[in-house]
Amino acid sequence: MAGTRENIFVSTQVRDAFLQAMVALDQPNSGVMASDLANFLQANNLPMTMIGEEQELSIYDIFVFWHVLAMNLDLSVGNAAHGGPIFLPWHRMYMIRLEQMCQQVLGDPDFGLPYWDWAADGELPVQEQWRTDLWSADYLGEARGRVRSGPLAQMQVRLVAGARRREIASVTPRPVFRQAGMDRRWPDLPTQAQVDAALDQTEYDVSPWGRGVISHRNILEGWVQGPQLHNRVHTWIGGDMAPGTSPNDPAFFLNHCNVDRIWELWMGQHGLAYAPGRNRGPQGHRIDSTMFSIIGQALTPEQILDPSAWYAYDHQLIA
Ligand SMILES: [Cu+2]
Repeated sequence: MAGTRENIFVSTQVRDAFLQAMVALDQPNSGVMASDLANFLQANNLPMTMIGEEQELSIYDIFVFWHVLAMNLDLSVGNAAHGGPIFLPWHRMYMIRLEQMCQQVLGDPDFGLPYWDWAADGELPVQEQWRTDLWSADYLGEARGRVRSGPLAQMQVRLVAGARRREIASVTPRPVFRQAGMDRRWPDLPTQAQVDAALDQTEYDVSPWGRGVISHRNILEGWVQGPQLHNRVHTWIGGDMAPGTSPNDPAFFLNHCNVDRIWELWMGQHGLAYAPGRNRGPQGHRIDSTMFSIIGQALTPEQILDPSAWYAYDHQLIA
């Protein structure tokens, strides 16, 4: 029931289980067809359309669909998963559901997702940052180009952003694609000093709650002089990690596990604090707002501020 989330470089066992689970969850045997998702969007009057090929999807694809859909549900501040206070709790709920799927497919109720402490790599010289072990066949495979080596070479991308706004396209399955460190605008990863600046913030979030404020959430999400921190990791890896369908690359989960770990570190220092509270602030971002879910029970931020029923980070156990 409660997994331990460890640094991917510490345990080869957790690493291999993670990679195995990603490939297993990506088998197109969910019983859900692309047309089922198209019908789901229509029936629920959701502001997205689905185009492209009919095919059976994987559970993994449904997670990709869930993320891009949440991103297209606009709120008065940001959307149902980004650009406001809900960013951290929404991704926590999302990761819990993926972790539970991994536990099922691995037959291991104690499995915890690994995290990638990207700020450690951000301390390396720029030209070494995309050449670490993470981007080898034992870990995630190629940092640049198509993923051709290692277990993740078996992953197939089936859902991508369409050519039009608010469009998802079902495409002929293809490998995951990356362009780590290739864009001159963001050649390097975040640093520990940036993580420390996010941890030093005394407020979880502040009015007007969006992308312009100075708060723990907004610095960690990466909008302050962005893209930094979480956003920087997405843009730095590039390729499939850049658009709303970014969970197509399992690196997404290593990034978000680390983001969630930093939030846990922050709560360890500042308490189980969240803002805005009840009946305050923008709809969809309040402590008692029900978060958008298509897999598992929809939770509120309040219900997951303490994640100990689901998992703990390795350093919490050591401390
Ligand atoms: Cu996201």
